[in-house]
Amino acid sequence: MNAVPRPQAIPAHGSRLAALNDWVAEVAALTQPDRIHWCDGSDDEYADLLAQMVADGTLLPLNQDTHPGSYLHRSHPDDVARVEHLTFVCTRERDDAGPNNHWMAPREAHAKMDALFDGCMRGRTLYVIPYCMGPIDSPLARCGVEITDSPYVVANMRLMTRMGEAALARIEREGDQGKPFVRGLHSIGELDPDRRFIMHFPEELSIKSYGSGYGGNALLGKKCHALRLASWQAREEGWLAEHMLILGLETPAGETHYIAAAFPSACGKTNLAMLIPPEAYREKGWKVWTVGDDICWMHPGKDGRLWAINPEAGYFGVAPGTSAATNPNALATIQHDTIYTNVAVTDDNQPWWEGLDDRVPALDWQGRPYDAANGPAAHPNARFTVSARQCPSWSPRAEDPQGVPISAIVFGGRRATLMPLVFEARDWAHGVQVGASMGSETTAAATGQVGVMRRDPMAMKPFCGYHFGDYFAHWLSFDKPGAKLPKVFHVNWFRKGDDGKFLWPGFGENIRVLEWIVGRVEGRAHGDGGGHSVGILPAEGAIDLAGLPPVSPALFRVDEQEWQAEKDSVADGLRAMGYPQEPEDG
Ligand code: OXD
Ligand code: MN
Repeated sequence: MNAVPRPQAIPAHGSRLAALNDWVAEVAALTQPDRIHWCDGSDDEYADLLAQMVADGTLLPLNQDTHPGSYLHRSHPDDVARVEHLTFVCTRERDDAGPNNHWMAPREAHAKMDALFDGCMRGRTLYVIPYCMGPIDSPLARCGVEITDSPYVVANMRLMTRMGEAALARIEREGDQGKPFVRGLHSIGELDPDRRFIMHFPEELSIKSYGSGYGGNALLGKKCHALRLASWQAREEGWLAEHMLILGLETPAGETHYIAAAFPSACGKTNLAMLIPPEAYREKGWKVWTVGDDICWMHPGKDGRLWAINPEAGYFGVAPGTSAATNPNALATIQHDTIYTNVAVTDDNQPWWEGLDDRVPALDWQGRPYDAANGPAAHPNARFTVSARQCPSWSPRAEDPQGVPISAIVFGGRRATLMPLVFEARDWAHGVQVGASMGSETTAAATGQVGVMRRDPMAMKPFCGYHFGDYFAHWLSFDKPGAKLPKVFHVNWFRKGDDGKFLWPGFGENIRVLEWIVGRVEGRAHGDGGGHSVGILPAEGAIDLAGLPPVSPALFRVDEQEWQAEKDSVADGLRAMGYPQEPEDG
């Protein structure tokens, strides 16, 4: 094959780390940008990026009186969600990626991606984004560098990660000690769904993403690094990288328990993480502190407990449904300095979405005059990106380099039938089984049909970077002498009655379930003693329902026959995902 002559690579001397400079030069030689910009993470840099995006129409200023520092981005209408069918884990051995992932051989994947990246940044700026996932001085944090040609991605990465000079300094320090950084290469390409792939190379700690500007596909620190690659690293190193919120629940006795909870995308993690208890609970002294709303890295500590950090620094939350009733803390958080994507706007240019209030929007998410015949005004997966520090319930422990000790792990899905409001697993192994059995109805966070029940073990179906069989075995391996593991629970806020209405009010009232959970952790609250195959259900009266409209007792029980059918469905689902593995022939 003839070598294609290339113009000289633009010199890139942004770091004293040769490995980083060399990689940037190599990428520049392939992608042919007009300019290279090393991001320092400063306020001035952010302001310049915003101004540049306003000038070229990538961002539209929102009403600066009501939402200072806030902007709207309207994405390409075909680029609105994660694309699970175009997301690959590329390991040398197909079996290491498992039947839960799409797989491509690394050599083939690199060739395919490099052909797409060839010359794709002509006329554009190549941005180098050094970032740190986790508090900058935390031994549990990990660093990466994303190269992108999208200023929208740079601005979002600044809100979602610790990005810039401090991260670069850590990467250089660690580089001196031979510690690698995650290399993520991204281009929006032509935003053509037929030229779009998100490839992960866990054995090389690298990511290549082409053809999408959407958060989960393009902000590579988030799903690609902090879940798919980190889950791989976590298995090798003995920790867990999970799709979980982290909250601190302060009790009237003044003790704060930290709870990690895994729900699939767009199933209420942000709402639970920012819960404001109803007045009667607030008066007694209950309070929720937000550590994280999407990702949790848990490491076994010297004391046997699991210690967790939120690797992210911001929220990339679903706007529709967010309101003063469902999540007042989120609403307060996004009143200023927020990037909105694919929301509608009112006639005075305020961001608007279904469920916010009863105003009628002027323009829909595509900028068309609002017409109900065109569907929802905001895209159902419209998002806000905002710094976590703006959240009124932001935990003072969110920046703790040691993380927070986890008292309880909660699994949950969106289940209209069967699943009770809450139950407790009998022990760790049962808890792992409960997580592995999770099912949930699909949402708009990924492209594809919405509302279809699918198995989503630990809410990690789209995010586990390796074989689910190995993943469950890794979870089980934490149960060893000296371990003081969290208790494990399962919740369901979404059960419906025969009339199709939700049986549980949800949102702030979920504190009643959290109260039972920490009561169980402290050995105070009563369970029903088992006696059925589900687990431990709350004893009658153990969940405080005072002041609520009557709640159906069905919500606290499980029909044994239906439960047997569920178990068969779980077994089918797990087999389809390759677990347990078939014994080898012979
Ligand atoms: C997210 C998701 O954006 O899970 O957090 O899709
Ligand atoms: Mn998520």
